[in-house]
Amino acid sequence: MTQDELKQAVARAAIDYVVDGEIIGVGTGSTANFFIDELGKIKHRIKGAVASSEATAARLRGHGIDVLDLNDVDAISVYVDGADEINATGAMIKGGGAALTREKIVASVSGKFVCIADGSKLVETLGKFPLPVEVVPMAANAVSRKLVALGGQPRLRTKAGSTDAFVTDNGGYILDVAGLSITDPVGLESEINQIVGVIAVGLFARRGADVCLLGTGDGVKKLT
Ligand code: ABF
Repeated sequence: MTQDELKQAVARAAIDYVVDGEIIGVGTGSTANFFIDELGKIKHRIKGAVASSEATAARLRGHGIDVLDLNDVDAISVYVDGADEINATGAMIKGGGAALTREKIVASVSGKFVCIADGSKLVETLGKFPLPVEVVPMAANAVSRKLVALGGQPRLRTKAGSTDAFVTDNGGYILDVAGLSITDPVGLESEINQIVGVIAVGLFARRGADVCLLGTGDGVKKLT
């Protein structure tokens, strides 16, 4: 199976976690896009969706799914999203799609986090994928120095084909931090969260995935 076929398989499997009549939180990225396309087929079963990015909001609307403002929502039953890396405990690196802050916000108010990914995302130790950290633009260099002190090699994310800084939906910059072997994801998430100028870090460990559906050549595997 191709990587896209594996992503499509887990996206289909995630539909089983949709709670009828409820509001669903929806992530960002290519795997989440496959999920949105599946959600479009059963949109009559949900009350609406809260999006983790403008791109996800647009795709949801394209399927005629009501996109709700999180400030108008009291509870979200399930949050479905991809990941760049996930370990056996459900801790993740996210943010390759530049939506880490809103993903973390929507996940934080959701009852259950269902991660969907192709099997290549499962790792023993997080950190081979550079860790995304969203920062207030004026603090990019100050935060970079702190990340270097933690053993990282931060690099400012630029727009494709340009040397201009990439700007997130929230007006932030992203530092992609290579060179970290993350043996204590919860501790590192807390430590980076406390650096002044950090908006959010793409470590989802304090609140990881409750369920992880992995697409493999032998079918969809569930990590509890
Ligand atoms: C999103 O899923 C991001 O946090 C993460 O970077 C992305 C993974 O992208 P893909 O599903 O395209 O591999 O939630």
